[in-house]
Amino acid sequence: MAGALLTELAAVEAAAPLRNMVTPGGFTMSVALTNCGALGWTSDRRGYRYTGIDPLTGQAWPPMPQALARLAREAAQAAGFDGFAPDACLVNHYLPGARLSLHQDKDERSYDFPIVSVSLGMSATFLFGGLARAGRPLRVPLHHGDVVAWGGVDRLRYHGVLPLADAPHPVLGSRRINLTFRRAG
Ligand code: MD3
Ligand code: FE
Repeated sequence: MAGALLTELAAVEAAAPLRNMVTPGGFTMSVALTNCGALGWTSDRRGYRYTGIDPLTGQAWPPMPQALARLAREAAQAAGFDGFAPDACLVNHYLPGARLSLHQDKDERSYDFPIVSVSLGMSATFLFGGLARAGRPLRVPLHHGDVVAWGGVDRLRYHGVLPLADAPHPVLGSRRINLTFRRAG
């Protein structure tokens, strides 16, 4: 399973290279990112947005492999979210020390669809907060192979990832890959 997924990802990353995006505030993200699907998430000094064209290559984002789209749809269905047809898949790459500070995912057109995440490689501590940034978030470990559908009343919760500890994974080594499937447009 993970083997086929990694082969598909290698093709995506060959067409749309991983890059460390700059936030509107001028910080370079420690997580390296690319996308597949009709839409891809990007950040620069002008803001966050979904685009059909990869600003790095000037080409459309590579298509979402069908097996990935199907995995996301079936995971959503199993969690009670029918009819999830993702048009964007963000690919996040974490090296030891990389982190994602608390944020909400609000750049999608509708919040009625869930976000499905797939974790690969090293384990991470996921932070699951409330609807406001304040308060102590719950810490949830995410391991290789974990597939989670986040939706409904939890869709706009603040969330993040603690700095990644270096505990090499037997197959992927010292990295973590997280895929998030979204309905962006
Ligand atoms: C809960 N990625 O790409 S995935 C992101 O592990 C992002 O790379 C994290 O947050 C990662 O935006 C977490 C799980 C996830 C994604 C979206 C959510 C959890 C969520 C939206 C609402 C609540
Ligand atoms: Fe997020």
